[in-house]
Amino acid sequence: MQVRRLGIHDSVSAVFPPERLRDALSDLGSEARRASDTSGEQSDPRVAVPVVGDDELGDCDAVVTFGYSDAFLDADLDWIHSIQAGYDRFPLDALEERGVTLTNSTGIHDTSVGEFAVGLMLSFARRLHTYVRAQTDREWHHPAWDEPFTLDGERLCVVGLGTLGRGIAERADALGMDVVGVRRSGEPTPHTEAVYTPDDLHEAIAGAKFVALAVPLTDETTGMVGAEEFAAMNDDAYLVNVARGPVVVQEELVAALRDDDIAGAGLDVFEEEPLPEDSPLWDFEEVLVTPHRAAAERDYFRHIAGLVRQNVERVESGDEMTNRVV
Ligand code: NDP
Ligand code: 7N6
Repeated sequence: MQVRRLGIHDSVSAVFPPERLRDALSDLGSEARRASDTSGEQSDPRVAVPVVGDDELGDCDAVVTFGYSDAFLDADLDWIHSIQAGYDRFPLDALEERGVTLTNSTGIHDTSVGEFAVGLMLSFARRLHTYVRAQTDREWHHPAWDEPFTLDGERLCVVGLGTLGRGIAERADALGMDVVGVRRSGEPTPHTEAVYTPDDLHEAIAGAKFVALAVPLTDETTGMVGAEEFAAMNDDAYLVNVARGPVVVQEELVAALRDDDIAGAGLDVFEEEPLPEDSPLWDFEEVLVTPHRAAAERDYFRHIAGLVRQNVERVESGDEMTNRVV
């Protein structure tokens, strides 16, 4: 593979202005190419990094993108880099068949999503969302004496202990929470007192005040949390979903909230996004709805530039690419 022209697909504007990434990569390729150029010719060693739409991919070898487009296959690209960790919306089989390399952006969301998930838990514990709601009515709101609690000493179960899960566990541990987790391998990770396998999910979530979901959306995780899991959770427990909407059976979540099987939920992701206006999830006092922004931060483009730069250097030096999905 050779990367001479790397398009920045305009879909990245869902997360940051494409020009920011273009500028951050303006010297891309120069170091490695200059070092290896023994021809003595003065050709420009830089990789061209234009911002492109679907119909401007023609001369590109590769693209950095937020979303998938069929135009990527038509353009015969060698490499697609997704600025998301989740690759559930990419046609992996078709990419494999066509020999297109797909890399993702796992590894960059530990701090952003970790802080966000802890923020949701802090809001529920310290009742911040109730004060914000009251403020819109200029109301001096006092919660019942026994409503507020502290996170210190409360149990959190993090389901999925990769970049996101570990970022959440580390921050929850720092706040004195009693953290356990679930991952495929069941191998121990830092900041968790016990790690379970998916077969023991119910044992892991029983007794937790918070259950935070941080797994990828796969055949195994689709519908992983539904009525049976809500029954296994304490009735004063909160669900936090920063993974993907379909990991939870949304209809059964709504029923669990209505029937007080659980206390509430902090939800960044949904079966359908944007969450439809008529969804009952908007109306629960103890539900915080956020618009798939747990990972958003002003430095997002810098993290992506780091990943892309690393992989362009690897391509140039003939090394295996990192974060390779296909
Ligand atoms: P990683 O690949 O780093 O981690 C995934 C973790 O999930 C691993 O610990 C893995 O187990 C575990 N896992 C996978 N399948 C199962 C299963 N069936 N049961 C239990 N655990 C399982 O991914 P990231 O942490 O980077 O991202 C996770 C997902 O979060 C992404 O795929 C994306 O969908 C979502 N995401 C959402 C964001 C948002 O803005 N809300 C931002 C970024 C990501 P093991 O360690 O044993 O392999
Ligand atoms: C960007 C969200 C991911 O999978 O969904 C997230 O990385 C990205 C704000």
